[in-house]
Amino acid sequence: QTAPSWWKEAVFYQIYPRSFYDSNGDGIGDLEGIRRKLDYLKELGIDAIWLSPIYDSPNDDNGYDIRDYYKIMKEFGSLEDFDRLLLEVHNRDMKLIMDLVINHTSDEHPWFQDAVENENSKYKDYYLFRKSKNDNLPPNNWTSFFSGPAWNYYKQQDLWALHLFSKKQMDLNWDNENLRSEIYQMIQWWLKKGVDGFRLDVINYISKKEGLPDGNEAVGKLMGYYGIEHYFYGPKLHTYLKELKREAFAPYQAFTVGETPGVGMRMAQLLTADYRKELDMIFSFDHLETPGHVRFEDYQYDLNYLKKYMIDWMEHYGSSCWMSLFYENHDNPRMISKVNPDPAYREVIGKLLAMILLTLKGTPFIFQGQEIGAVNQEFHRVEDLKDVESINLYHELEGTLGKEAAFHKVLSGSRDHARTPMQWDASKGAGFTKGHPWIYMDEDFKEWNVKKQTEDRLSVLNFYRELIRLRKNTKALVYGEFEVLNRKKKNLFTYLRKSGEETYLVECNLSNRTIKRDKYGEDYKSVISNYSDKTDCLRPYEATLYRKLS
Ligand code: ISL
Ligand code: CA
Repeated sequence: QTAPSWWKEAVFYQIYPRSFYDSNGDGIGDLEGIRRKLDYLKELGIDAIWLSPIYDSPNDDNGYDIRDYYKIMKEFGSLEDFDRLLLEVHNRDMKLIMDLVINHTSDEHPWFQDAVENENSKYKDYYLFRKSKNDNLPPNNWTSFFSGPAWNYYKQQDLWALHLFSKKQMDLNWDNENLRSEIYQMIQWWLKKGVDGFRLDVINYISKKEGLPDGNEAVGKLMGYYGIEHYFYGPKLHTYLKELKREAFAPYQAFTVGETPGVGMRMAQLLTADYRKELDMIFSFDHLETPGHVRFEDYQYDLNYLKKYMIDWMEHYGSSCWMSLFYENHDNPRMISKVNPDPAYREVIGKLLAMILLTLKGTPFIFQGQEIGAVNQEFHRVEDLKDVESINLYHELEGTLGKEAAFHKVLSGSRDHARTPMQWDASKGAGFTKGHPWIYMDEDFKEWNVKKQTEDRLSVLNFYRELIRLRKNTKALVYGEFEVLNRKKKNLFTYLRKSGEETYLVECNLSNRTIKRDKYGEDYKSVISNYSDKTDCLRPYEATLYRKLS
């Protein structure tokens, strides 16, 4: 049986600092803004905060392109602001984890600058510089996640350098020992300040296959990206993760969650089994699209797939591993919109998703805004998109699809949906800023905001609060066994969580159809539901938690 840990019992909350709360009216969220909202998070029941990157950055990818690991982004504040924030988080008995982006740095990082300028730079080998394959062609056929080839050309030394993400995010060469040791020092510097752990950005990409061979054509066509098979689970990944843990995290007992796109369950087990001493948890993304569909596609997500996925992981991930639970982050459209954009169902779906998130076995992560039932924003103009991925994709598609269809496709999966400001109240600027928000926002905040939902006993926000409170006071909901009751019944997701004397039952209608209710004994009493009364049938997206009376 799994050993107890603070991070297994915690409810996490992801903050996208740029869009959380602006304290000085420049339209950009900041550290002082986060500090002022700590009581809000505490009252919601949050135990730990994950901050998306706050380091100095030219913001080609909103902070995921780091220029200086030891400085705070100017717009966000200073190191003093950070220390103060950390202190106040700890004073409230909460934890703080940072985002660690160590697969790549900004091309404006001094290491990269020096490497490009000086032929004999000691930083040359910190990156992946290569000669042309044959005249003027990049060294291999790998493509970037943000459109085009994964290589930039630098004429100073007639060399190409690898970037899996934007043209300003240069991949680091983890096979260089000096680089690794500089990174461990940097991590320790933050740990000495008292941060409680890290979310490791695309950490499964750090080890690249020796020789950087061409990607397989068929794989490239299928995935939409070339070269993936040579780095998504590279030859030295486990070696480097073990070293990272030993050299950087373990001495401080720091918590880690790895962002690991595409690894699947088997590899996830190898990355997170506690006895292997690599990562504490990972984020897997396979549940975010129904199979056969991709993010940049306008379709309705089938919650029956979420059921299937969750049952699979609950039953097979194993007792040495611990799962992260989430549906939203800063890289994905809002889940309610994916499931069913009909506004009539917004509130019930928001609560249904909360129910599943907070009653399964694993550590729940809530992304800012999710707790008030945020949905995708209505963008009307290409110029309103800010995300480098969306903008590049739009330009890539424009030629073949035409402007309108290209915009539509980009909007179906744009990361900007999750990056619009937090909707605090109905005032101009949504209570997020007294100035002009850095990114477009529609009128949704007038009806859907924290202030209004705080005052409404039946709001999505209060549903989250209530469920979080319950979870924290109920061992069965954290460590209890999971047992599925209606494995095969379509649209119905029913399961038990059991620990000692306690038994809880969760019953969810995953569809907008009315379905027959199963009969459980008289001794199952409703604890919380997204419908206020009980009928013979389960109504659209109905979700109820029951407790078995002993
Ligand atoms: O791999 C992908 C497509 O199959 C992408 O989803 C990619 O893995 C994912 O976008 C990685 O995200 C993280 O790293 C990026 C950054 O832009 C994201 O915001 C971050 O979450 C580069 O640092
Ligand atoms: Ca600000």
